[in-house]
Amino acid sequence: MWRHASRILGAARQTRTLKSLIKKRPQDDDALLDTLRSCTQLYESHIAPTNDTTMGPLERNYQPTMLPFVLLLGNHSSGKSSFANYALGRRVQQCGVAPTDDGFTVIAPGEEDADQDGPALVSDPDLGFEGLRQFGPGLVQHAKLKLRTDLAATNFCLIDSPGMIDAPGGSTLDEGHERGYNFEASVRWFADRADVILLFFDPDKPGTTGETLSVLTNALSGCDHKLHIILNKADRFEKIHDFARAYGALCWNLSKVIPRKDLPRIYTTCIPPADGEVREGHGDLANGLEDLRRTRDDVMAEVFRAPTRRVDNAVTRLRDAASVLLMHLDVCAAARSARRKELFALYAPSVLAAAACVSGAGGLFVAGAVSPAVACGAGGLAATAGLHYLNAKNCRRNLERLDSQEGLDSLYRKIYAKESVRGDGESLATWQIVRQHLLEKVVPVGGAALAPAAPMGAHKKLRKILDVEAPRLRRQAAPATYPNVRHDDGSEAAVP
Ligand SMILES: Nc1nc2c(ncn2[C@@H]2O[C@H](COP(=O)(O)OP(=O)(O)OP(=O)(O)O)[C@@H](O)[C@H]2O)c(=O)[nH]1
Ligand SMILES: [Mg+2]
Repeated sequence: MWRHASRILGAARQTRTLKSLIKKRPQDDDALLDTLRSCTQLYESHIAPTNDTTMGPLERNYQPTMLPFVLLLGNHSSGKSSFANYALGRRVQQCGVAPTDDGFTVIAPGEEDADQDGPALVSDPDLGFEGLRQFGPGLVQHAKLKLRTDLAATNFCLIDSPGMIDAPGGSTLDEGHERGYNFEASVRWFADRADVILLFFDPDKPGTTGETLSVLTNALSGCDHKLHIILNKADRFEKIHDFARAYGALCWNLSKVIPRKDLPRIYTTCIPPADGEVREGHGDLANGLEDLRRTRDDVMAEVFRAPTRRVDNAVTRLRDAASVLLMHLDVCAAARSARRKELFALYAPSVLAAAACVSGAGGLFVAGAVSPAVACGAGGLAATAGLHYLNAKNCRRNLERLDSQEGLDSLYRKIYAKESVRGDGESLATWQIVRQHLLEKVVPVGGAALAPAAPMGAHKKLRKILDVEAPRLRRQAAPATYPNVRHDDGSEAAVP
């Protein structure tokens, strides 16, 4: 059965998904396909093997999902499933005021309606969801694949998620894994692969759910470029004051977790009732606000851009992976050299002092002064041992410091002095990822200096991906080309 699903999606991948990436410029489709293929090829041939051999910070066995997808996240009952039905033009998901969805649902285009359970979804090697196994049966058994015909979108999937909610007593549900799996980590997994992420809030709980806020801080960090925040159910407002209060509360809550002066755009919108759906409490503001409809159109435009975003995201991912891995290699190489220096500073004086004692004692012995020779040899060696002991203590302290946060920070500042002085935000953000990985994963198993060195030529290849390949692919995926621009490789951009 699931093979059938895979076949359907496989066909969709080859015929519909990638070929319909940019309708406006069909002549570019081949270039976009080529870009995607090149990204995968560069990642698999250079980045993944180097990452695996050097204890790198990138996810092992990373596999993108077969279709581009839009991830719907948000508070319980904020309208995620209603939005999925509206966007797809079909009632696929159940909606209701009580918590409705208890797992992740992948809604994909198919040639006939078919439902698959979670184990089937994750066992198919072609769909790209195998990595979900790591979150255990708690997640897998609550996941679903729904293949549907006649969807408004045939070249991407929507993924609906369980509503976020706080457990009684103020703790978030994820603490202690009350859901049966690590919710935050699984959201991170989906968010990493998603092409567009919509985060829903509603007027009843404008951001006050601890779980939502912690997901925003931990699971969605670094996803700003594809994240859209939505204040849904705006038709519920009776008075402009209600709206102002809800919007204000949402901004206030977001400001606690988005450490920037400029808050991202918040799409205030509502979803029209499905055919035959009766909703209570339809607020007065809804009738007059044409603006809500326009905002909804903006959200829909973002959703339908998912396939195009896939190409951009693939290039971004390739570039980010190369720069994270390069920094990891640079810092580990610097740690290795610092360790070598420390060991040299420990052993060199001891060996020299011991050699001096032995040769002094030897000289005296040859001259016939046996007792002074023994005294000189024994005394000298004892002093050398004492000196070595003191130096060894010092050396151990320095090596421990090398693997502490301050030690790693000072290595980074030494290697990336220019970026550090300039306060280069990109370099600092990359460093935070690398440092966290080193402290959490590499230090406990020996330290940065003992991480295996990169194979010959790996560093050069990564640099080439960063400086030459990624800009070339980005140019290839760009929606416009500019005349008379000379590229680094000597070619000239075509006139559009
Ligand atoms: N007034 C109004 N009601 C809405 C809107 N969107 C959804 N609803 C209603 O809100 C309720 C919850 O909607 P769902 O789509 O099930 O919400 P959900 O986020 O999927 O909820 P969970 O799956 O439980 O997390 C349903 O009764 C919907 O009819 C909206 O824009 N305006
Ligand atoms: Mg739902």
